[in-house]
Amino acid sequence: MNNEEKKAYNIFEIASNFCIEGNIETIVPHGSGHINDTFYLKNTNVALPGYLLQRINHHVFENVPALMANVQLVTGHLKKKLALVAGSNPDKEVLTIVLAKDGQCFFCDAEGNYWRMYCFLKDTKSYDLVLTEQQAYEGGKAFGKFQLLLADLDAGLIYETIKGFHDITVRLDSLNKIVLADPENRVKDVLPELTFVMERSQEMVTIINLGKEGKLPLRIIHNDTKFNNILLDANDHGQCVIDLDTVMPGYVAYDFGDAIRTIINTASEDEEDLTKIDLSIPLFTAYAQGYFESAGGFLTDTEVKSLSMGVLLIPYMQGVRFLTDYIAGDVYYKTHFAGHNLQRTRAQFQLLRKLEEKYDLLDQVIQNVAETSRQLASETK
Ligand code: ADP
Ligand code: GN1
Ligand code: MG
Repeated sequence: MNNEEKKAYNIFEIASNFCIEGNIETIVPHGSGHINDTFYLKNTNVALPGYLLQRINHHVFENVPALMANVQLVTGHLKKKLALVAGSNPDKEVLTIVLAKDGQCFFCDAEGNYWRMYCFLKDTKSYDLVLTEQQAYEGGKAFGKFQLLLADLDAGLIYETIKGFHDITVRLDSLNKIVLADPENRVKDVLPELTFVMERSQEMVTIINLGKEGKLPLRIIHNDTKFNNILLDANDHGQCVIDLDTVMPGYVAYDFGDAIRTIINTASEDEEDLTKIDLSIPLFTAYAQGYFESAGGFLTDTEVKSLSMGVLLIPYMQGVRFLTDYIAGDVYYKTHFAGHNLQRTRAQFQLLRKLEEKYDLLDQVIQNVAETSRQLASETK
């Protein structure tokens, strides 16, 4: 399902169903996401905005109208809150949905594909790999602020776009089921990876169990805090958090862990040469500093303690998800070559080995940053 529709869409025709200003001059495939298809639409009149058109993967997101209602709710809330903050610019700092001509926030074409459009935020960049401490720090600030601004939004209004999205017990169940079915006869190739998963399955339920015991609050979180889901401005300051499809209730450690997964790794998410995978502690520290600057004020002590567990959990869960998809026959993530999902799995598990080796240090950094943030807060009271 993931790679099925590598066909050319009539993007001009699709775009004509949205309320755009001016005319579209060129259309360029954009970004490196694994789920949706994204196109940048340049305006003939440079004074007018460009647009970002996305085909939403409706195999992954089964109820697109409900998903878009979430995006509308979340962006509306963020814009309202930012409008009250001096010096903020909600148009630049929050995604703006461009409505379809029938007034809906998506357009469904004759083949049943769902499309949405956002205003293109010009002079911004997103990074697959983080290069500087400033970028990492800005990322932490942006994702922390995102959680902070959504803290007073009623979670009951949010539709769960993918059930059990970050529930590790659900992910392990899916893996077990696909191992039993083994539809492509691939299980024989992944026995070391399956052993790796089993060896850690007990410890990885800690966060979800703390949540079930009522010790961790459910908050509205982003749930896909890959670093490339933040747009930085021309000066590398965090401008806008994007990719809002999975904004749902969850535990803050999930967002922290997912961001760190992409920030701390000196290599790509799917690095083939495992010897290139290493940790950058300065980038980790910078992200934690930025994050606590925004979120330090609302985190409970148990949440602070849970962050380092999230740093292990999310690469583990990501590896489990890539492995499940490999065994299933590559039906979920876009893949670019045979064995891509297995290569991704191995890279995530190698990253996890490195994180495990440095766990005590990483936890210490978080506790130090938390302490400094507490001291600063009490001094400014
Ligand atoms: P995916 O779900 O496929 O990851 P994203 O919504 O993250 O899709 O968009 C893919 C890429 O497009 C992003 O990494 C970013 O580079 C770019 N992008 C997304 N939204 C905008 C926007 N409103 N303005 C400018 N660039 C954007
Ligand atoms: C997918 O859409 P994208 O590429 O931002 C996935 C995330 C994974 C990520 C791994 C809806 O995100 O959960 O962490 O790939 N999104 C969904 O790179 O499954
Ligand atoms: Mg994305």
